Amino acid sequence: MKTVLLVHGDSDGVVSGALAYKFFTIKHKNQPLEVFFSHPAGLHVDLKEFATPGDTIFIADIALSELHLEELMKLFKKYNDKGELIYVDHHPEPLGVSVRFRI
Ligand SMILES: [Mn+2]
Repeated sequence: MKTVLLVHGDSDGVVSGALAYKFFTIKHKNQPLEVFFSHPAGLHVDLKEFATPGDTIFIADIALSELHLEELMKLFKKYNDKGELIYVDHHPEPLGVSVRFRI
């Protein structure tokens, strides 16, 4: 088990990642932590490539791509069922989707 941070590579994404890095290095002492920069069109690919179900995953500042929304929602549920997936963002949600819930 490890902690995986997936954040956008722009300024607010990098700052979000730095804050999350500090938080998780304290919360999950002695647990490996990896940070990756991602983006809306590649989030579903990067999540599968860099995280394993059972990991703690923190995603910040990456909008949900409507093109990959169905797959992303399935992945979020799968990863959160096995471990913990935390998604934090400030972009508008795709129409018909509310991410203001715990899955
Ligand atoms: Mn941003």
